[in-house]
Parts: sequence; C-alpha cells; structure tokens
Amino acid sequence: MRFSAIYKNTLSEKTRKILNYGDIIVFFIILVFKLITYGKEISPEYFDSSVITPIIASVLIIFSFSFLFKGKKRTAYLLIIDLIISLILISDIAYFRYNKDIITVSAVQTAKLLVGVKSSVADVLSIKDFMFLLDIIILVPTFIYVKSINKNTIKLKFRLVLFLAVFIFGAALDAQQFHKVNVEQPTLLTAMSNRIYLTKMIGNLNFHVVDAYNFTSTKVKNSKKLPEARKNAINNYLKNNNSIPGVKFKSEGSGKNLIMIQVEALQGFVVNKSINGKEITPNLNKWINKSLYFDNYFYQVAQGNTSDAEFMSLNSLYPAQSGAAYYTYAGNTFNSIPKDLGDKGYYTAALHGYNEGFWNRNVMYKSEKFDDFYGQTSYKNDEVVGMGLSDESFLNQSLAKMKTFKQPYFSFLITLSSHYPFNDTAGYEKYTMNKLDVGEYKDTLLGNYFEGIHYTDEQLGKFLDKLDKEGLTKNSIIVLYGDHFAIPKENINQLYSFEGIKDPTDLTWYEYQKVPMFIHFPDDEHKGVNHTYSGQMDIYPTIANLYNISNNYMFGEDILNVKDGDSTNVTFRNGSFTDGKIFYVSWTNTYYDIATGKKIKETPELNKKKEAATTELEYSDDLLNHNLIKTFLK
Ligand code: GP9
Ligand code: MN
Repeated sequence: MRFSAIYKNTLSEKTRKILNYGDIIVFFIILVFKLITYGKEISPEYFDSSVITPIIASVLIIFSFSFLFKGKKRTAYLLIIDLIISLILISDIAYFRYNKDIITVSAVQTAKLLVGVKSSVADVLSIKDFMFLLDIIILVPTFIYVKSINKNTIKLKFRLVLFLAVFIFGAALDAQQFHKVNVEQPTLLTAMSNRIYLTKMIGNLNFHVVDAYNFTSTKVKNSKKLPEARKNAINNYLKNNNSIPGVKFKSEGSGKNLIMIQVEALQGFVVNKSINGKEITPNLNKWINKSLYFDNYFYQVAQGNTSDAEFMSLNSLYPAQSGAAYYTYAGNTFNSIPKDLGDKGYYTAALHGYNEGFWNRNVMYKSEKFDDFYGQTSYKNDEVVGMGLSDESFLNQSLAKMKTFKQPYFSFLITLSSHYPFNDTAGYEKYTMNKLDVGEYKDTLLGNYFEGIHYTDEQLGKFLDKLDKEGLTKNSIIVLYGDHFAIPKENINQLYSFEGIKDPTDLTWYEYQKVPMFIHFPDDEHKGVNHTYSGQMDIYPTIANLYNISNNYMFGEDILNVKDGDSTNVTFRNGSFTDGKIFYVSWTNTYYDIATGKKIKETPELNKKKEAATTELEYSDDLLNHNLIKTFLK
C-alpha cells in the first residue's frame, strides 16, 4: 500500500494523464487481439494482414464511446462490451465448429432447426472457447489500477473531442472497407452468399451489425399486417394457378426415385455445339437425345444466383426482390419438393461438395425439409478443380452415398467445378480424358468456359452412365438443368462474336439466357424436344404432376400441361417476361416480337400482361415477407 502510494507520487503528470486511459488502451489491444485470433481460427485460408483494418475500424468505434464515460461508468461500459463480444465470439466459434459458418440472427431464430438431433450445445462447445473470457484476468486489475490513480481531472470537453476524433477515424476506415466490398461484390452485403469471406472483408463485429441490420430492416418492412383481403386474393390466385390437374404424364414418377442435378453455369448455347470439330458437351448431347429436352427454358435467378435457381426449382416461388431468399426467408415455412416427397415417404437428400454455410444452405435445407444435407464435411476432399471438390470426385462419392439411400428417394445434386471465372484450365485439362482444343479461344473467358463445361460434361456423362449401369435409371426420373448464365453481360460481346451475331438487341441477350433442361424417363421413354417457353419456376409444378403431389402454393406452371398454346408465362425478377410470342424487356419498357426480332408497340392486351407479371411478383413477395404458406396451411 505504502509502496504503491510512493510509486504513484513519483509519476509525472504526463504519464499519469496517459495512465488515466490505461483501461481503454488495454481494452483496445485485447479486443483487437481477440478478434484477430477469431479470424485466424475460422478462416485460415483467407487470413492475411488485410483482416486487421476492418477489425481495428470496428473496435475504434466501440472504443470511442468509452471517452464519454468516466470512473465507474466507464469500467462498467468496458466490462459489459467485453463480455458481450466474448460471448459473440464464443457462439461464433461453436457455431462454426458445427456449421462451418458465421452465426446470423435468422440462424439463431431458427436455432431449433440448426443443431442436429444428436448434437447438443455442450457437444459443440470446447473448453478452449472460454479462452475468450480469460482477458478478464488482465482487464479487472487494470481497471482497479486506473481507478486508483484516476483523479477524474479530464474535462468533458476534451473527452468529447477525443470521442469524436476516434469515432470519425474508425467510421472512415470502416466506410473505406465497405466501399471496397461493394465494388468487388455488389450483392455480398445484402445477399450474404459467402459469410466467411464477408467477415474477412469487414470483420466479425461489422458482420454482425450488417446482419442485424438486414434482419431488422426486413422485419420492420414486413411488420405492417397484410390485409385479410390481400391474403385471400393471393390464396385464390395461387389456387387458380394450379386448379386444373394435368392429364398428360400424370403420376408417371409415382414410386420412382427423383434425381435432380443442378449444373453450375451450364448455359444453353453450348449444347450440340462443336469447336474445332469436337463437341463441347458430347455427353449431355447424348443424354438429351435419350430424354425429353426443353430447348426454350430460361434461368430466372436474381441476386441469389445459384441459391435462387435452387429456391425456384424446389419451391416455385420467385427469388427475393433484393438479396437472397435463401438468407432472408430461411425461417419461413415452405411446401418444397423435399417436403412433399417426404410426406409421401421418400428419403430426401441434398448433396453439394462445398462449404455448408455457403448461400445459407445449412439453414435453408432444414426449412425446405430435406432429411439430410451432405456438404463439404461429408466428402473426402481428395481432388480439387476450380472452386473446390472436383465434380468427378463429388459425383463418384455422391453415387456411393445414393446407393445406400432407402428407396424411393429424392437426391438433389449441385455441381461446382464449372464455376466462373473458369480459370482452373490446368485442372480441367488434367482431369479431362477427352481434351478439347479451343484454338483461338485459348485463355479467353469463353475458351476457359468451354474447357470448364467440357470437363463437367464428361463427369456428368460418367455419372449418368453409371446410374444406367446400376439399373437406377429404370426406377428413377432424372431432371438436369443449368443454374444460370456463364458469360456475364459485360463479356457478352465475346459470345456474340463467337456466334456470329451482328446487331444484337436486348431480345438477343434474353435468347442467350436459356439453360438446358431435360427430363429422363426410364427406358428413354418420351424422348424428344419440347419447345415450350418455360423457366425454373416451372420445374416444381411439372414434377408435382409427375409425382402426383398436390401443392397449392406454386407460381409456376406444369410445362407438360400448358394451359394456353406453347408457353408458360415466364416472368423474370426485374419484371421482364415472355409468353413465347412476345418478349417484354423491363429496363427499356420495350416489347419484341420473338418471330421477327422486331420491336412492337404496346397494346392494351400487352399492357395487361405486363401488369399481370408485376402482380405475380408482388404476390410472391407478400407471400414470402409474411410467411403466408404457414398461414395458408393452418
Ligand atoms: C457454391 C456455389 C456457387 O456453393 O453453389 O454459387 P454461385 O457463386 O454460382 O452463386
Ligand atoms: Mn452457380
């Protein structure tokens, strides 16, 4: 006691002033250290010095507020903040261990969906995680020490200046980081496709702030009660949409397995196309000839990309207006294909050899009622091509799993290797037995895509042939389709020049947004080409008829039992639509005659169709925003 008193008296005024802030300084250092440790723990693959800036920025903001308090209040502020952050980090680490992803508010909300029956919170936690609480050992004595020398001499004015300076500095650093993310991946902050990467870019604390903001803003936006009349209108509209049961193909799949394969970036124009005398997709071409092939089938994805393709195909609901439905609506009730086939006694499984948390699949697949999700951790990562586990290994391992599934089953497989920017040409070449010579297109985006999709085609061919050999094609219906474009709009001229297109219009662009879709029936039955204009919204209604499922909550139409003429109504998220004869392009408010390729004037009838397309999108939005399937099912 005496010693410390003497020691304190010997401190110069300046040192004493600095030591007055000792608690805040120690708090700052510890927090940054903890956040860096956490970052390293969850994503060593992304871990480099660039993670430090966003961490410092967010800590500076939190830390700036401590200048507003003094004495006991400051100690309380620092302790509470430290505790909250420690608990967040512990939950994050524990969640990561099980889900290989960052925890979100909606994941917490649907917590009961997340932890498998077998694992409890205790299983997921490890003693090591509580290290994040150990800093208390340093913090508490520091607080006591600072309190003992703190004479509360610092004036409020000065503290206010300090607060503002630190806050503004932190906010500016943060803004710079957010700007960087927005330029690099404009939809990442709203759609949250890759949360681990986002966390690296903006830091853990910012991630949780953005997530909480997204969650609350959706909640606030949707808090207004939907009038009963509106609910009834939507309910009636949907009932009407599927009121006439299909006659053709009815129940052809009943009792049979359903194998659905969503192929990464498989675009329509590569089908039956050759380069330097060699087919780009010889295997798909072969299977198309054995199947019912839909050659006017569009992808309809929005910001949710791959996840939107899944969402539409499995639910026949439109993608979210912004962001990804797989993230925003993961807590909703769905009447999905796995749910309805599950009710019929099917075993249902989703298979994808990539990070389980990507596109929030780990959460969403539970809501869609898949019995099981086999993600990255269910596969041996023995061969990497492109973004991750190679399609070859993924499909081989998936087949081995499928052979153990109780029949009848629904297997939903999502491939990966042919992912943009297709630059793992070394990988494609190494693992392709029948190499493709892309000639002058070598090392261009288009050439790389040809190599990538050629590789994937080969793996799909091997997989389908094996299904055949195993006799599985005899008692299964196979549906295969592309998820979305491969060649983005900004590179579309490469594609146009390859195709020899001279004066492309917006209609031309849309005509190139078709993706292959085929349904293979046992014994190659019903093979042929179906030219119906249709899209991803229409898969489920088609399957519903094939499997005798009655689902009143689908916006799409059964392609094999179209009501009027030769098209379903294909509506895109941006309001563009086609009825197979005309094409409306929303961003220029222009109608095209598909047969002539010429622009046409709006007629009252066309205007009505345009309104109808918008209404349908609004209905779908209301249905998702107010979780109406849950209400309707009651
Ligand atoms: C990864 C994959 C890619 O799991 O499905 O999604 P994308 O980037 O194509 O939307
Ligand atoms: Mn994709």
